[in-house]
Amino acid sequence: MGVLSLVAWVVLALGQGGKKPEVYLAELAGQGLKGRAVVLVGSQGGLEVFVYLEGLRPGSGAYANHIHFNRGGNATCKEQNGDQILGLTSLVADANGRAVAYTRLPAASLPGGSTYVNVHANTPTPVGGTLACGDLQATEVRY
Ligand SMILES: [Cu+2]
Repeated sequence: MGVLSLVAWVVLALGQGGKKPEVYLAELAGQGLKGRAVVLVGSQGGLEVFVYLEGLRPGSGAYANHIHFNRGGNATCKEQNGDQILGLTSLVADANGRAVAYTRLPAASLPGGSTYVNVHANTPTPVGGTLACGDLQATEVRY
């Protein structure tokens, strides 16, 4: 998957500054879909977010997706209780039902506590119910 080599490159690039970037991963699943999200916290602040999803209906349009969190710091996919969001670039299903999106959020920080990446249905409203979700987990990176 090209996404992973791109992520490896970005991790290396961010590492050039000396301070290790923090990395968070989420395995996305739901409604016959699967995928992955990677969130990099840059040493200068800001976030870079990669989301990959497969199993969408081919050519079925754009899907809103967000990092969800809440004030209590206990947002999870299971509870769907992340009432606040960081908006991400929409995922657009290709002819094979795959989508990948990259979002750079220069001024954002990952909220404390547990957070998750949620991909929303695009019907009946542009930002519908949950199609796929994954809880973000901190991951140690060695390079
Ligand atoms: Cu959302």
